[in-house]
Amino acid sequence: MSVSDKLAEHIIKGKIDEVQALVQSTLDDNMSPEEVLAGLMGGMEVVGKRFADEDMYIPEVMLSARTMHAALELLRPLLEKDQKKMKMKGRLLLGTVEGDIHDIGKSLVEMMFTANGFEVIDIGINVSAAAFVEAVKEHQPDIVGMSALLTNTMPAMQQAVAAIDEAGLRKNGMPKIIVGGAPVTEEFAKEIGADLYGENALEGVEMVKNAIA
Ligand code: B1M
Repeated sequence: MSVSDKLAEHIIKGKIDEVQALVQSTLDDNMSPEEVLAGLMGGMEVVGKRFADEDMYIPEVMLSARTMHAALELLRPLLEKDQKKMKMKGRLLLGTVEGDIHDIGKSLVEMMFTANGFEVIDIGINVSAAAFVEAVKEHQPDIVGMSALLTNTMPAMQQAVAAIDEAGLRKNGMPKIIVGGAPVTEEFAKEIGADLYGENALEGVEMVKNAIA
C-alpha cells in the first residue's frame, strides 16, 4: 500500500494518532506537504462517497473530520512557513454560512490564503448574514470569503451577500466577495452577486490575487 493510500485509510478509519505519526514520518522523509495533503484529501473523498451511500454514518464521519483536522494542524506550519517574509497582500474575512457547520474546506482556504501572504480572520461556522455584516464593519476586510457545503445553505450565502450590499459595505467593488464549497458553482456565484468563485482553496487564492492585483 502506498503512503498516500495509508494516509487516506487513517482518515477513513478515524485513526488520529496513526495519521499524525504517519504525516510526521512522511514529512521527515521529505514528502512534500502538498503530496501529504493530496493523500489526506483522497481519504475525505472516500468518506464523502461512503456517507452518500449510507456505508458510513455521522459519528464515523465526524471522527474522520477530527482526524483530518489533526493532520492539517501538522501541515499548517509547513504550508505557512514563508508567510512572515511576505508583504501582506490583503485581509480576508472568512466564514461558513448560517445553518452549515462544515469547516474542513474552510480550514484549507484559511491555510492557503495565510500561506500566500493574506491576513485571515476566521469567524467560524454557522455565520448569519447579520454576523457577516457586523464582522465586515469591524474588520474592514479587502475580501470576504463564504463557504457552504449543503445545497440548503446556499440561500444563506445569497442572504449574506445581499446583507453586505444592503448595509452599503461593498463600495467601488470592495471588499471582493468570494464563495466556494462543494455544491457552489461559478454560475451560482454570479447569480447571487459574488465577485469570485473558487473551486478549491488554491484556485480561490489565485482568483483573489488576480482580482486585487
Ligand atoms: Co456533511 N454533508 N452533513 N458532515 N459532509 C456533505 C457535504 C454531503 C455532500 C454528504 C453526502 O451526502 N454525500 C451532504 C450534503 C448534500 C447536499 O446538501 N448537497 C452532507 C449532509 C447531508 C450533512 C448533514 C445534513 C447530515 C445529517 O445530519 N443528516 C449534516 C449537516 C450539518 C450542518 O452543517 N448543519 C452533515 C454533517 C457532517 C459532519 C458534522 C458529520 C461532518 C462535518 C465535520 C466538519 O466539517 N468539521 C460532515 C462531513 C465531513 C461531510 C463530507 C463527508 C466531507 C466534507 C469535507 O470536509 N470535505 C461531505 C461529503 C463531500 O463533500 N463529498 C458531506 C473535504 C473538504 C476539503 O472539501 O469542504 O468541499 P470541501 O472544500 C473544498 C472545496 O469545496 C473548496 O475548497 C476545498 C478544497 O480545497 N471550498 C472553497 C470550500 N469552501 C470554499 C470557500 C472558498 C473557496 C473554495 O472561498 C471562500
